[in-house]
Amino acid sequence: MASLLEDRLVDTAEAVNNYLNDILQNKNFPPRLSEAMRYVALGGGKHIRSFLVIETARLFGKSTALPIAASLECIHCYSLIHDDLPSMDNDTLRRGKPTLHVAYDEATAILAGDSLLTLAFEILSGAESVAPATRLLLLRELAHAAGAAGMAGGQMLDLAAEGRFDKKTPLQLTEDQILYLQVRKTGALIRYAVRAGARVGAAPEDKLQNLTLYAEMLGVLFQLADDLIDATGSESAAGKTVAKDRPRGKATLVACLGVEGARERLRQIVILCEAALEGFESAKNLKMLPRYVAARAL
Ligand code: GRG
Repeated sequence: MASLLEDRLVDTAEAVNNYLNDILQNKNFPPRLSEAMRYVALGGGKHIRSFLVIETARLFGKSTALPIAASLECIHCYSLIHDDLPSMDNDTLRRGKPTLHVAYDEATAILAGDSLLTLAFEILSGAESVAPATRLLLLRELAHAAGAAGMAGGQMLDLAAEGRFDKKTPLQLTEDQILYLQVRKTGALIRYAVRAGARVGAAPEDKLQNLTLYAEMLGVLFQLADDLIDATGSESAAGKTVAKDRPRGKATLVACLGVEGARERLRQIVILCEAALEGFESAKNLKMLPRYVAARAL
């Protein structure tokens, strides 16, 4: 099962990388900036968000979602670059290689992030395979998911919970407060991915609602898996620095529920994600994803 899904992820990565490679060869980009953007955008991500866009559109017989996926991948890559910066998470390793500001420098990393963020909207607005009215809706939903009410806002709450801005010790958040910030920081782009695919496929409202539920639970699962990997995983398997959250007093469900409690919660959410797809006969690829994400953390 997992290898079928892995094959689909590899196909998705190849299609998105080819699409972005053509764009990132633009001769008008300063070469150092272009190289830095390629270092991350073509740099070995799993392409789970792209997969969600493309597979959800396929449920409704549409195979035109590649630009929508590529534009979302640009936003995701920007967020990783900025998240790794010294003023944010100060990480030196991602995807098994030096983070962008380490491989290049901080100013280049900030500008590569800015450029990928804005490129995303250029790609999406020009995606002629998607009807103009749908494109407009997606532009709005993507801006909302990535901005202050979504990912960037969630990141702000995450830093605040560490006690960054008032020089106090980390805040003791409740489970609900942790979920509130994670739904924004991590969940918003995953929710957008599934809904964007559904919108490209002109999904009826009831299907859109079920898919949204799947996406929302997958977002929680995704962050929980990431937090478990930080708590229990190895640097070599994760391709990134681990065991950072606890010393920083990071607000995570693992801190709240303990490792065993978090693992149990992970298993429960897998089942809920699968149940949300019950009415979709051709959703086997989407159905395999939660188990695959959880398995990396168990
Ligand atoms: C800087 C505005 C701004 C936001 C940062 C992305 C993010 C918000 C924080 C990252 C913190 C984090 C590690 C969250 C866990 C979920 C996550 C985004 C993991 C990385 O996503 P993958 O595993 O990455 O899909 P790949 O490398 O496969 O592309």
